[in-house]
Amino acid sequence: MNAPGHLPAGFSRTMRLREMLQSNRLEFMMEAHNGLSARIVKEAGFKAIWGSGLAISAQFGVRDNNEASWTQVVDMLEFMADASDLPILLDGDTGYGNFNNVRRLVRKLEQRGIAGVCIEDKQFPKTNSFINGEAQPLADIDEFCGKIKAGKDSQSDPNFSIVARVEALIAGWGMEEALRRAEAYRQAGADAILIHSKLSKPDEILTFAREWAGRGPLVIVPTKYYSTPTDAFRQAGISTVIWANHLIRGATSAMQAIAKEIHESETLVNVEDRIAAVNEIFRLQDADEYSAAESVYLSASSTARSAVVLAASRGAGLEAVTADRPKVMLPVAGKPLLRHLVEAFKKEGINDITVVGGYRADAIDTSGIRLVVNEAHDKTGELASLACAAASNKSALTGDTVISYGDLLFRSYILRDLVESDSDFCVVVDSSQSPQAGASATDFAYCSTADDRALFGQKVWLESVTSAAGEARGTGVPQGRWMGLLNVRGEARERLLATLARLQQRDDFGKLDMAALLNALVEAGEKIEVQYVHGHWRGVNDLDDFRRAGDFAHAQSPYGTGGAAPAEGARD
Ligand code: SPV
Ligand code: MG
Repeated sequence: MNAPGHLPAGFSRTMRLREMLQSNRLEFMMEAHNGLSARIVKEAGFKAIWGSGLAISAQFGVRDNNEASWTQVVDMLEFMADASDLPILLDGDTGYGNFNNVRRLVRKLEQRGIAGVCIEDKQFPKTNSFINGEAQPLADIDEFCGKIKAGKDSQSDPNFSIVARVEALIAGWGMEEALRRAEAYRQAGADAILIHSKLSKPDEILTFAREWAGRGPLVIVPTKYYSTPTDAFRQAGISTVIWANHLIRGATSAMQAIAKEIHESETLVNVEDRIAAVNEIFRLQDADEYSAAESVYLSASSTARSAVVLAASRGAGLEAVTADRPKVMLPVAGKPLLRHLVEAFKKEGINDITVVGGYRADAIDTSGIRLVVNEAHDKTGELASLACAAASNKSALTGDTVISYGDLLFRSYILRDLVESDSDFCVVVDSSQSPQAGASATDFAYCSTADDRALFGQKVWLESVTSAAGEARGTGVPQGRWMGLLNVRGEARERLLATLARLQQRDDFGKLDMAALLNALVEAGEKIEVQYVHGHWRGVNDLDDFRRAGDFAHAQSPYGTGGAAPAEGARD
């Protein structure tokens, strides 16, 4: 709720600044010097920002002597105005030149959403008032009045404010001269007077305020007389107090302490808990808004493609080589199986890869992937792992997603064609494989038609898959073997998750495999497209597979990198 008389954020920044200057409450402005500090000022509850010349110069690492050009200052103000919707009063020094520079400055500030400018009656280039103030020459009164008039005449928003800063007390010209100048500037059109003092007591400010007697809003900067109780300013009828440099000074002492600590200790461990978390920086940058906009404006294919890799198993029949690692970390042609898969995904623009580990998950190389652990891997199966991925974070299963076994090697066209499918669900079935007597008979697929190249261009649909849960309803010879790749597009993932959740209610959920999920989807009326391949891939299910996988992988390596002849492994 806004206090009575406070203009809410719906009013323009210029109106809000004007109202602050003119109200008879004591108001406060806090210094900011970049976008981040502008955001911080707003979040702290301040109603306006002082665009301090000292602080903006300092954050650039230059002196408060107009060493930063006025356009560099204005560029920084644009970041500040973008990061915070508060009114900003720019400390415009002397106006960066003569009346003509002030005219152009005012126009540019209005264009960038700045609510007002304060100009001081010194000479360009100025020096900070606290550096040898007495020695600083003041502007000629008439010349400065001309600047004020020029500024007022060039503003197009009637509520843009020009504050005239009187430096007579700083430069040692006395109270009378200060009052004379303030009155001249008021008559020239200044919307408020900033009366500055470098004394450690507020005496000359309070005297000035008394003599001024409310002829117009008075603004003060109590940097040097900081110990004065704020109520004294209230009682003196001051309009606005500027806390002029306290964020740049606060940031400086924090940075000095942290840099020293890290340099001396050669570790981050002492500082980590004492500084803003990286997530806090993201929050101040509005990172969430970016993610939300991304899902609105970027096509799903270019953004949210992700993969979930099921890699929890040790590998039945592979015990001899998996004492210290899961199957996916077995080396094939010089790198782990999982690395082959991750590279294949990345080549297809799938960079968001969640790997569900289980057995010896600690041995999984996590570079380029997000590891999720199915802690109950020794008692549960593939669907439990998939549910871990879905529950683990926001990005697994949020966009188009490929769900994959972890032990696959394949030619790159297989994945490319799969992700280019426009069906809600799509699987790859190898028509060259049929169940062998005595071998595991899961993952064999019954499809609407067999692989017949004459049917090229017509869609084939999955009817069922042989599952450890014994649910395949097909009869006769299956049309091929499901490779372990499933692509889910767009909103279909919600239906997949709903089906997964339904299966999760079953007592035997822990034993269910991916084939059971495919069957449940078909039963729920989903159409699952089948893309046939004829070889060109390998799974690693036993030691024999493992031995042959190396030949296959070598045959996929670029010529000249030690790969075997292309014919080898071309037909699995
Ligand atoms: C500034 O913040 O740059 C000011 C106030 O002009 S002072 O540094 O006190 O002059
Ligand atoms: Mg300044």
